[in-house]
Amino acid sequence: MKVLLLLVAVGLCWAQYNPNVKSGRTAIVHLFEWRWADIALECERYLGPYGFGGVQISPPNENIIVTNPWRPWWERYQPISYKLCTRSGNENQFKDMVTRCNNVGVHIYVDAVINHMCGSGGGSGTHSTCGSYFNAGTKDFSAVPYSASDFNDGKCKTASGEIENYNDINQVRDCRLVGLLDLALEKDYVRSKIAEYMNRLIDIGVAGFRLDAAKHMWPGDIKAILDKLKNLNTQWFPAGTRPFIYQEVIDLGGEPIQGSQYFGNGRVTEFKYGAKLGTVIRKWNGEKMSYLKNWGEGWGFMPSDRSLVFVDNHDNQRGHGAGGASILTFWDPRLYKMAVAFMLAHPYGFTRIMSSYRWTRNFQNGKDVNDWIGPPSNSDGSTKAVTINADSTCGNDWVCEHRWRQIRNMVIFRNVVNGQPLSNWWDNGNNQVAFGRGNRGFIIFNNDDWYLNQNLQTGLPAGTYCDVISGQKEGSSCTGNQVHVAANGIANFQINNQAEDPFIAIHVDAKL
Ligand code: QV4
Ligand code: CA
Repeated sequence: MKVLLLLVAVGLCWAQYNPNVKSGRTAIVHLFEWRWADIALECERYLGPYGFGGVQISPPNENIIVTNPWRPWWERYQPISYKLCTRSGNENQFKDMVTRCNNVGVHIYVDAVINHMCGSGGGSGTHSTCGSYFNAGTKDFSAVPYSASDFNDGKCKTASGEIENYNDINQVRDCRLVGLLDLALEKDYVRSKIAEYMNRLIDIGVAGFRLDAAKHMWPGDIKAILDKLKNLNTQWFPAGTRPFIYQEVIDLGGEPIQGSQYFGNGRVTEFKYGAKLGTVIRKWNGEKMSYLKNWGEGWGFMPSDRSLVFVDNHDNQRGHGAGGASILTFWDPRLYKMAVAFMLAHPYGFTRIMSSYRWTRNFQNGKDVNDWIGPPSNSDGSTKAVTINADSTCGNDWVCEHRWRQIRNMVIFRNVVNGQPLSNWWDNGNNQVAFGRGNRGFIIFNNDDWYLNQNLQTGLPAGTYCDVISGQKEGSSCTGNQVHVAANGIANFQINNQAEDPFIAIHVDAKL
């Protein structure tokens, strides 16, 4: 009984901050714009077997159909109702995905767009993904239903009705973000409709939520909504489990709204992480990898157990949102793999991997004017399937960074070293760095313009290890390079700075 009470108490403290991943899993992947049918297959054939903890999905609720430009990805951030039909699939397909992913230990995290409905210029009609009628001009969303009094226009004090100044917290919360009709979240009716939507998803079996545009909602309003949420479905989660909450607050410093103001509700996206890591790995502004020695809170980031971290996201990989030019993406694969590997090796934060689609970029005056292009699609606008090539990469212009060997193997590395402290840090004062995770794993990078040849204490048991970057362990041999750890824990590492992947990672599950 005492043990049970203790477990309950521990569970309650951790509560909404606990990612609710299956024990031993440590990272989730954002399958941006994927169809539910493809996600279900990916859980079974790839994510489950390789130890991914979960999937952040694109918003599952009905959205406006935008045809000028043609079916942009961002139409999904303009809700029309809480019915479950989008380009990713319908309600049955959604339920099938959640069930099949949960059954292989991969949990689903919903991108919840609850700050607003569609843009004020959205017109009226049934150009919505379930065909529900709406009128943006009169603010009539009859499929919820919401009407004019459910929106904030009376409360917003700017002349345009738009957010004009991010230094005024009232504007940021009560006015329209880029023209999006702003919901009156102080109304119990509105809170209840949102909670009803989220509870339906919880009943289906989702594990948590990304709260879109959390900066534009009052922390107290968010709390009132979260207080209405049920515990997770006991078919897959222990009784009493709270939904995992991570709030999208872009706080790069310098604004009155800070991520820390949202800690009471759950975790918060740490946008400084990708912006800084990109700057370091690109070696901009005199930054060096050796400065990463105190990476984490030492860099002014939020507490590790409150943060959700990522190298890039669906916004800043195409110039939306924040982070700027330093953000690394799949378009810079060599540096990107190093950044993702560093993130996955380092103990700070709960990690999210980005999985993207390719589009034709067109830079004009430094801005990609094709930043709106939606997922690979057929001429009728339907999203293309994710096909899998013989070499296990994806076709149809899906990038599938999560399937890149170096990234997938580092997800496994993170699981293997889970709970171990950072140890045996070494650096050359420049861009050659290495560190271990207790006696479970070790990683070393050469981002300098010269050869690395170094004997280092790994903290690992003696033996021959497979480098999981150039290959991995298969049966009783390595498909890539080997590392020999001597009886005293020391190993010799050599990395050519010209190598396609100038880093090496070893862990105890890849020991021969
Ligand atoms: C246009 C004009 C406006 C005008 C409006 C009138 O530009 O001046 O008022 O019409 O109706 C799109 C268009 C935008 C258009 C708007 C409304 O880009 O030009 O306004 O729709 O029709 C995504 C995109 C946005 C997109 C939005 C809705 O990034 O470009 O807007 O979806 O379709 C801040 C926030 C942060 C946010 C980030 C991008 O603090 O919360 O900007 N990030 C999240 C999501 C993001 C999403 C939203 C929030 C909104 O990650 O993907 O925006 O849900 O930093
Ligand atoms: Ca708002």
